[in-house]
Amino acid sequence: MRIFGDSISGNCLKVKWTADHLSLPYDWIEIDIRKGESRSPAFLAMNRAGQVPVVQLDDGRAIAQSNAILLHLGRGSRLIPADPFEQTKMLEWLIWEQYSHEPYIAVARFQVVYQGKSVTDLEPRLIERGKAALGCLEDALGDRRFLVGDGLTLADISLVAYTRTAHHGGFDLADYPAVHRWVGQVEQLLGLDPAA
Ligand SMILES: N[C@@H](CCC(=O)N[C@@H](CS)C(=O)NCC(=O)O)C(=O)O
Repeated sequence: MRIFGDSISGNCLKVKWTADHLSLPYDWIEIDIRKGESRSPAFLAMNRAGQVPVVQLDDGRAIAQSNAILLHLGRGSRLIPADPFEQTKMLEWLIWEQYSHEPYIAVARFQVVYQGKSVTDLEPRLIERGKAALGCLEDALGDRRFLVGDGLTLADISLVAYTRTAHHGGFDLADYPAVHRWVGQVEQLLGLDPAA
């Protein structure tokens, strides 16, 4: 399997961490999105949306959309709860991540770190919605160790990807103690150095 990803992207890193956690063998192909490498004709043939991550299976077929890839990699593993209700709750988080979390937390980080904007110049909507997303996570986590059930699932891996670097976009995780604690626990389980 080949993972096409940009190491600056949480959407790509969540795929890498899942493969690593499950000891799945892969080749990592670095794609520099800031140089437009995800828009080449060869890349568009794999994903017409021109975005990373993409996973190309050994038989040549390709899968895009980070959380769809996670589901593919996690099939049959402990990262997907066996209980059907818990499995659906996990899916609920994966969908929420893409619609209500990533578009604010990841975009704020991208604009600050890679486009040189100052936090004070970010669109207020990004900050408001980002804080709402972190508040929602804080509420859900309470004193729980994981988002779903009592073990690490794809929901934790997906959501930790951009939550752990939320401070790059000006969000202070000290305001969300349960989230802060959970990030540390998930980083430890995935063998990640705490985000700088
Ligand atoms: N919903 C997609 C989002 C993918 C995405 O936004 N990829 C960004 C990097 S995080 C990208 O490839 N940007 C380059 C571009 O759009 O040209 C997913 O979860 O995979």
